[in-house]
Parts: sequence; structure tokens; C-alpha cells
Amino acid sequence: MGRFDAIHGFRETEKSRWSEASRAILQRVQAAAFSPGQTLLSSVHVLDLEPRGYIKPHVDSIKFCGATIAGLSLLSPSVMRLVHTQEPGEWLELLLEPGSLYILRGSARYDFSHEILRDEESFFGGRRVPRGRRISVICRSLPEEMGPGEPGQPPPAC
Ligand SMILES: O=C(O)CCC(=O)C(=O)O
Repeated sequence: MGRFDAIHGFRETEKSRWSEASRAILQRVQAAAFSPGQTLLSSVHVLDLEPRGYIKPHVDSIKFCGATIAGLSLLSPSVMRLVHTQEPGEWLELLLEPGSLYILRGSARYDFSHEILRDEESFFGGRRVPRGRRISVICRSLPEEMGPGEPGQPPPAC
């Protein structure tokens, strides 16, 4: 699935310049999610999902994204569902409260699809999680074979 098929009701940008306060937060995210040996994509992906927006199940392409995806989920609570790509009966859901950080690595990165549920389906353990506007700030490691300044680097995700 291509990125434009996966995400609905959104706008996005890629940002490499941040205020000092934001930089401090990003540094905490990066220290928590990445090992010192990992190189990150040079810009951070900011995704702004409208209240009716959602993200269909997908696994980020290994062409554009390395072994770790770390997302800071802001504004509206949301539910992220992970489903094993080979064993659809194996799944789990994460309640992403505003300000929460999720980290996809290892099996969660490669063997499970991830999605953000649309408002009508947004429940966690039977509890309704109404969706509003949600902003996510996503850091990714570089695909292993790419150098940091590789020309023509496509936008991250999917
Ligand atoms: O918005 C998010 O936290 C998830 C983004 C996502 O699924 C992606 O960019 O691959």
C-alpha cells in the first residue's frame, strides 16, 4: 500500500528546524527510542490528522525507513492497532493519550501492520475514545543502506 492510500484526512510536513524547547523534547524522544549507533532521517515527519482522518493498516517500506519508528502522539487521544501480517488473529491495540510516545522496532516494526483507527471504530477495551484533531511527530531511523544526505530521499512513511 502506498502512503497516499494509507492515510486519509491529513496534512503533513517534514521539519528539520525546531525551537530550542522542541529540540529538547525531540532529544528525549530520540534518546528513548534509538540506540547510539542508529542514524536518523534528517527531517522529522509531522502528520496532522483531522478528526475524521485515519491511517489504514500498513508496514512502512524498508526502502524509506529503517529499523525504528518513534511517534509522539499529540492533541487527541487515539487508538493504534497492530496486526500480525501473517497471523491476523494476533493483534494488539495501544491507547495513545496526548503526549504519549510509541516505539515500533523489531517484530512490531516488521511483522505487524500499524494503523490509527477512525473515529467510528475508536474504542479501547470497550471504552469509546472519541477522536479529534491529532498531530504526530514521527522520527525514523535511516534505511541501513542509505547515507544521511542521500539525494532525492523521498518523504518517509509507507
Ligand atoms: O501518526 C502516526 O503516529 C503514525 C504514522 C504512520 O503510520 C506512518 O507514518 O507510517
